[in-house]
Amino acid sequence: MNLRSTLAIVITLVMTIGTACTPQEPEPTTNNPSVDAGPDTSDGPDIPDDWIVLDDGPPFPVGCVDSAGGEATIEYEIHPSTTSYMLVPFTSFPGTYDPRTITTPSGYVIDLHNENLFQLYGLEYPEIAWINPMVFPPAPNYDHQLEAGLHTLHVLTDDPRVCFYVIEDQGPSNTLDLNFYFVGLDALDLNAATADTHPDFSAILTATAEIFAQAGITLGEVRFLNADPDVAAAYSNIRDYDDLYALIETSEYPGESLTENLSLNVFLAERFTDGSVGVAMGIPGVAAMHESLVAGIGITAEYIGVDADHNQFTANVLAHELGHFLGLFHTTEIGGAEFDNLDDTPECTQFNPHFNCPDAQNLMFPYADYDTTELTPDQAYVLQKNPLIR
Ligand SMILES: [Ca+2]
Ligand SMILES: [Ca+2]
Ligand SMILES: [Zn+2]
Repeated sequence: MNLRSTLAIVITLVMTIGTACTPQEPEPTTNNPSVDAGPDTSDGPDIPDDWIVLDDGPPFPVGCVDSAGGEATIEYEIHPSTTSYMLVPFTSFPGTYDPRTITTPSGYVIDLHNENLFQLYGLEYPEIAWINPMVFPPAPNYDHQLEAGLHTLHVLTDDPRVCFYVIEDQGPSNTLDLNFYFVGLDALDLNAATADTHPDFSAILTATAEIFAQAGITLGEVRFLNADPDVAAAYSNIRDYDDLYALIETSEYPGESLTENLSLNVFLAERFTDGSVGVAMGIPGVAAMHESLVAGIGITAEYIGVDADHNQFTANVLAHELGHFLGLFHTTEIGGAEFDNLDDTPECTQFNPHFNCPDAQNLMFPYADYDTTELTPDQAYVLQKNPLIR
């Protein structure tokens, strides 16, 4: 069963970011009522005093800088106790930008078009090229790219401004919170009220937890929500990417604190009419920005309850797409010519037949099966560095 990972034909727009930015003059966040009245960021990112706040963005401060001459420079500060961080630059939709380099406090230059090129994966897809989250360090061999102090990101862009936020990871990194949206699953009697005691869904959650336990990660708060009936009627059969984006765009901020918003949205729908089983909106996907077409993953429910094997298969698909959203690439891409950047995951250079591949049981093998559950230590490292693993 072929899993489709992040691809993109986006039509709809969630946040009109170009008009959502507050006026260009930086305002001290302490003077901005939406900060004072809003979120608790005490456990969140270090916010520079001169950052401004989006009127219609995430419920935490977001910085914006003006571009000039097709370029923009973003400065951000990393705290000494930070163990990893996600940098989220974005432009208006459907704008684009091209991140070039990050200069670290020691003067080291991270060349995003060289050794870190895989972090620009999303820019290949014009419809999601307006937002490209990057986690540092992105893999074990990149530990040296984490430094404390003032960093400078240089980007090229035709947009008049680039906005950004940084989420610093300082926690134990052992908990994943999920927000499940049930989309028209009456035939399975699966909804927010029944999920807690639903035998098949419970088995799937248990199997998913077992997969992530290999990386020292447990499922923390798991929220159950029903898609709006109109939304469910329109999108429970996901016909194309337009449907999926429209569906994921209906995600909501689960709270005002950063902690609550560091949770990953899972849309469980009846099926993809093209036979796909799951799609993730980024490798990695964006953390903490809900109400956005890029804010989560979509999974088919069509195999739930068929039998125990199919419940396990559904768990494997769910964990695979969560893995993408948390930063994991396929161990081997279909065809056997492209591989992840991790040393301890096997590479399959003789892809046909693919069931002979040395990575055929890995969670991130491109074909899901009943036994594609394994995670390696390097994959655990990538997962833990993501701020969505708290
Ligand atoms: Ca590898
Ligand atoms: Ca983490
Ligand atoms: Zn995949």
